Formats: sequence, structure tokens, C-alpha cells
Amino acid sequence: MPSQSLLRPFWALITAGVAIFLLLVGCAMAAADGPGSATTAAKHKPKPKHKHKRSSRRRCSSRTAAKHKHKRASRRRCSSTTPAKRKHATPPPPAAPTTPPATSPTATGPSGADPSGEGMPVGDIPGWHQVFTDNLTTDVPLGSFPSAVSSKWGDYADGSHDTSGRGTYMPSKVVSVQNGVMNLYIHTENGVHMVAVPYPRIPGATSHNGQLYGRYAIRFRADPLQGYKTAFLLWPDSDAWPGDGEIDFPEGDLAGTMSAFMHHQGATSGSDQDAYDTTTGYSSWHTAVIEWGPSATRFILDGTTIGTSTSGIPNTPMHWVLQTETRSSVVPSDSTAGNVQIDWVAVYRPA
Ligand SMILES: [Ca+2]
Repeated sequence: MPSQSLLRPFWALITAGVAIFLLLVGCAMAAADGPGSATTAAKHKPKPKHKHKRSSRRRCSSRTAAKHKHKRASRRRCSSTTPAKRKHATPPPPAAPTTPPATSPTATGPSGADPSGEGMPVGDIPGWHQVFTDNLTTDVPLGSFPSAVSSKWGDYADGSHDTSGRGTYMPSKVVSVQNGVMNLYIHTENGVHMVAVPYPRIPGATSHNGQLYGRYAIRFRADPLQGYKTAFLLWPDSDAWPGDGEIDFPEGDLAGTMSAFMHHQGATSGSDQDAYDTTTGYSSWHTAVIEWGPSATRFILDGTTIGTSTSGIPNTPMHWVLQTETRSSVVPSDSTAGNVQIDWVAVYRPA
């Protein structure tokens, strides 16, 4: 039997060993609970909604909005779309395949009514009663829009400035219907950048052509015209902006990508809104749908929902205008010319 004095260093060694072992185990556990768990938490954290306040993307100043309050042609719209600056919280939908812009539509159906390859929806769908359609099968020569189809369409009058002030609404020089498609021939004459804002006249609408809630579908494409944009939108009949909100889709530079926006009911500034970006450009045919209901506003691009807003939904009648005009931040070249094309539109009211 070893003596007590001989055992003392042995026990000291064992104690030290155990202490080191416990220390190592402790460190390992701490490591597991520390950065590792943070990473795990981040990985499993619910994805942030694909939604952000667009504070950096100021729309019209309140001064501008007030100034144009009663001027239909010039109201609103002074956004400078800078998609690159806006980060996506979630991956955007995949980009549509790009095909060379076809300025002259090629008919695919027997009647040539659906050159985009997707027929116009006809009839009610669950929750929605169809109130307006136009497959644009009646030709309208340049200079005759909207007078030739005034029971179905209106447009801002020739000669007024667009939102940025750089362009001029000139439907007589811009809008025609041919081969089953409405063409908005965006171009410059004598230094005047010519744009237009056709809008369908909705049966049963308010005196401002509005509805309280609705579903708005459009099949469209555009040539990549730098410095021009679409802001197809729902604008409050009240003209109370931003208080009564606004709904925009698709909005974006024709040479860039599309976004959707819902300005909140009760907003006190133009940045009080939800924004949903995509990586989809305008060159190919696309179908954009705004579903505006009392409990949700959905933005659907080619059958995929790209954003849903459930609070601050505008709750007064609004009217749909296919606003196509110059951008505020990019001066279009005088040589830039091409078409925004619309194959069909379909409008619904709540069933
Ligand atoms: Ca058509």
C-alpha cells in the first residue's frame, strides 16, 4: 500500500485532470449555445416579409401632391425608381425568360386576338364578378383614341404634362389598337416626350369611374425604353392623397424591373406604404393582377403572388388608370421610341 505522502501528488494530478476535462466540456457547451445557436436561430427565424417601407424611394412630395390635387393629368407620380438600392428581404420570383421585344405583335390565335399567347379570362371567378373586359379586337387608328371607343375607354387629354413634368400626355399621337393589341407608341416629336394614360370605363362604377374594392388584370409587355415607366394604378376617387392611399402595379422603368406598392389608408406621407419588388422586366408578355379586398391586397404576377398587404388597406372607392409616362430621375433620349402593348384587360368587383 502506498503511503499517504505518495498518494498526494497522484490525487493532485487526478484533480487537475478532472478540472481540465470539466473546463473543456464547459467550453464546448458554451460554444454550442453561443454562436452556433445564434446561427441556427437565424436560419430558422421566420423570413422577414418581402415588404419594406419605401422611405428611400420618396414619391410625390406633399407639396407636389397638393399642387396637383385636382389636376387629374398631373397628379401624383414623382417617384424615382431605383430598384438596385432596394434590398429584397426574400428571394424575388425568378426572372421571366427574356425574348427580344416584338414591336409588331405576332398573332397566335385564329382571330389574332391573343398575340401574347394567353387568352383573356371571361366570366366570374370565386369571390369576383367580372364587370369589364376588352380583348382589344377592334382596330383604332392613331389619332382616334379614345374617341373611337369612348364607351369603353378614356384617356388624359392631349397636352398636359405628366407627373415628372418632362413628358406630355398625347393619346392622339401615342395610342392605337391593331392586331388584337393596344399600342402605346412612346416617342419624342420636336423635343416633346409623348406618353399616355388610357383607362377603361367600368360599368356600374362611381362618377369617378371607381369601385370600392376590385380585381384588375392586365396582359402587357413593353420595349425597354429607358426613362419611361408604367405606373398602372388605383387612385382614390376622393383625390385625398396620401390619406386615402394608392395601389400601384406594375410600376417600374420600362428598361428595368417591376414593383408593386400599396400606400396605406390614413397615410401621412408618400413613404407610408408597402413595397414589393421583383426581378422581372417588361420585355416579355406578363399578366399582372391587383386583388384589392377589405382584408387583403394581393399582387399577382404571372400566377405567382409577389406580395400581400393586410393592414392599412385603402377603403374608399378608387379608379384604375394605366399611367405610362416619363420617369422623374432619368431624362429620356429624344431617339428613344417603342411600344407599351396591352393584349387584354379584365376588371372585377367583389361578388
Ligand atoms: Ca387581345
